[in-house]
Amino acid sequence: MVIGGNIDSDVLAGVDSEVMLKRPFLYRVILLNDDYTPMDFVISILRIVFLKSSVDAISLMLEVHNRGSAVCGVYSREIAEVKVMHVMSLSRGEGHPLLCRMERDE
Ligand code: TYC
Repeated sequence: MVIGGNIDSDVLAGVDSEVMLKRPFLYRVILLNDDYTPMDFVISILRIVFLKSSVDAISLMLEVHNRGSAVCGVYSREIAEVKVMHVMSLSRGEGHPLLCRMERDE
């Protein structure tokens, strides 16, 4: 309700809570296998970009190598975009064909 040109605080509170109920989509960041990128380089990527421990990085690299792809993490859209760009930039910088993609988490 509007009183003297001001919006009633209950109305504002309702608007606020409606906005806050909308949960943003999350995105999976996926690493793809190829025949050329060295395993050690992929392990370094997983440690540097996805903050994995050595053990987890080795295990995830082998999962990608054996199965063709694996999810490295699930993030907000902006964080996922930056991770994909970081992986692609580090890989291209070293001349490797490593591919990294993102997809909406269902
Ligand atoms: N298949 C690569 C090799 O044998 C290793 C590799 C693992 C490449 C994971 C990419 O996302 C990848 N050197």
